Amino acid sequence: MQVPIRTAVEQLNLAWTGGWDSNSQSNGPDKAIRITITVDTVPEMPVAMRTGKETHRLCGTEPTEMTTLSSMGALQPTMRVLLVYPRFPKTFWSFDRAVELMGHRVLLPPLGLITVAALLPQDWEFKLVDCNVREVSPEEWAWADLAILSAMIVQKKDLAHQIILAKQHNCRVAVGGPFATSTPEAEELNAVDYLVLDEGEITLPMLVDALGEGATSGTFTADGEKPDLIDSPVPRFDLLNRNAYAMMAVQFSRGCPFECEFCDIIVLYGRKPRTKTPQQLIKELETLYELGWRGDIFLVDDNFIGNKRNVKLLLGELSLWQSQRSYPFSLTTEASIDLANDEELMNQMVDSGFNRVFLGIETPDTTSLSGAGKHQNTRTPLLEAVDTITGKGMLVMAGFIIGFDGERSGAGQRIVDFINQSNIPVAMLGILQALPKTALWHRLDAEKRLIKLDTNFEAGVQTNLLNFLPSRPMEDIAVEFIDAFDQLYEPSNYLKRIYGYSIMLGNAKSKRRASFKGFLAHLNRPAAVAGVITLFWNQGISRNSRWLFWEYLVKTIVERPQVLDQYLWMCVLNEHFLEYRSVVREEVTSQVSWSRMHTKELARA
Ligand code: B12
Ligand code: SF4
Repeated sequence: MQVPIRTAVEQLNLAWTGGWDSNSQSNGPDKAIRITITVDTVPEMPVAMRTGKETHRLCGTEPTEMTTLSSMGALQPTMRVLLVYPRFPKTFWSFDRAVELMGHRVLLPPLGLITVAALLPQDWEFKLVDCNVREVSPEEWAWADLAILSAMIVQKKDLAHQIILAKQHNCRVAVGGPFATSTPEAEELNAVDYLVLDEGEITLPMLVDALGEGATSGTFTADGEKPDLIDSPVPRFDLLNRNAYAMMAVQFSRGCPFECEFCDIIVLYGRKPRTKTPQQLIKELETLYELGWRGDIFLVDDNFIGNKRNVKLLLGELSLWQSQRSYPFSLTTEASIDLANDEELMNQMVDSGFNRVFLGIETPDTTSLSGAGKHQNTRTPLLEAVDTITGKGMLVMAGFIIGFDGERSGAGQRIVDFINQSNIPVAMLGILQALPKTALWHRLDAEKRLIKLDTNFEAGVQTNLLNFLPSRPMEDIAVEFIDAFDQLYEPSNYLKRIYGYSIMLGNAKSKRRASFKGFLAHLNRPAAVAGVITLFWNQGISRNSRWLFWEYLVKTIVERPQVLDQYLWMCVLNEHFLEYRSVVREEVTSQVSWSRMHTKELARA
């Protein structure tokens, strides 16, 4: 007998508690149903997992029960997966204010989770909630069979909270991603049912098998194996509320060939950069294009130029793809400073539509760079490298760190001087923190210098002091950090720097330049228009630096109109930096008092 499952359910007059969910990928009952059906074929079976083994639905408000089909062996009912991305704390990196002014909610989407969704059986149902955009509703928890969460270390507090919520709704929980992988023993993960570590390409099939076998818990690891990315599918960009994000994210490679002591990239993803094929990445861009995305895309590679040969192959195809479509995407990425030594690579990047690149400069102090194993930065003259990349037409953003071992006093001021000299507009200054399992972490652990006293010291949050005993007084580092941050983002200094930088950037001979048209195209939403009005109000009217704002704006329009959109983008970012400047002062100062109070324990730690 051929019976659509829905009809079968209705005819059998079984308890039907929910109705059909219009938001989901395919229809399905809202709650677990007690049902045993035996039919030959089920043309409208919503989603079925055909493992041939008896398993049960994993959660829901009802107890579990079996569904079987005589012709297929045992069958699992619909596997409904709720992908949840926990909230970030408000930090320097969250760019809240700037993102809001651009008319969005969050900077970047959770690429890891949409990759996970693409790796799971595609006849399962998925919903994704990024808690940075909105909360998970009780209905969504009740809908889900399995909650899958991914988090970085800075999200661990909200991760723990989301796990509790899932448990309250009797929902099984699988957690993976960088935080779980680097610290599987963390107490925030105690209640997790399935701890799925390492890269999902290897460990997700293990989870699927375990679910198929009815396992109710487990830990899955790749045992040091790294997957080949050529098998990685196109992430499920369709699951995202794309309007909420300022940028979309794609990834071409994982891993980095260098060996910086503080870096956990090489711990998590290895030192041999693995890449996708050019066709794979272009398919991802194609997908985003078809979904209607235009504008910024971040290639979130750890070091985009880690495998130069493969990157050049990609760029050959990417430049063609972009030019055939009149450059729908403006690309940003992260690269090591040796990019400046490869003219062909820079030209190819510019031709492919890269207009921003993030460099880990860290510090101009060569002894600190050598001490941290960042030798590549000592081989390339840093100022020259910034000028060379800027001269090609790519806006340089850079990361700086204070607190290295052996650092001489005045490091903060030397960083500020370097930034002012190079005119680098967006300079991310942070205090060194030892991330779990890095070479730095192991060394400090052996030297008994890690501070494990209080959650006040959370790795990854910008306003936290070092999570280890530094080689010079903690307080000196804190004071230099506050002072450097203050100077860098003082409104007049910042305006001077970004104007100076725009002049340099505008000198680039590149064929591809961002333009004012790009900026206007961005104003297609009321929220973005409101953001621009706020920007002009804050910087052009209410702030003391208003005359400088107008002077440099007019000069940029007259002298370098081709970089006006980049100039305005940098102005928008300063709204975030300025807000954060006072947060830094307040929070770091309070931590200095904390560290003073705990000097003795710190010394014993
Ligand atoms: C883009 C990015 C950001 C973006 C945020 C993007 C976002 N919405 O998530 C920004 C720029 C805001 C950011 C900020 C920070 N970041 Co960040 N970031 C990255 C980066 C470069 C790419 C992330 C990404 O999309 N990867 C691509 C996807 C496909 O990889 P994935 O998420 O790892 O997912 C794979 C696996 O982990 C696994 N997986 C993931 N989740 C799950 C879940 C399950 C159940 C399973 C089975 C598998 C699984 O499968 C996926 C496919 O293999 C990574 C480095 C990296 N290579 O991942 C760092 C990284 C995640 N960031 C990191 C850190 C520390 C930070 C910061 C604290 C700053 C810093 N570097 O010091 C800030 C904090 C943010 C804040 N607001 O406070 C660390 C995390 C370390 C840790 N142990 O948690 C990383 C690893 C790198 C690093 N050392 O800087 N970051
Ligand atoms: S260059 Fe960057 S990604 Fe590579 S090891 Fe150093 S810090 Fe990590």
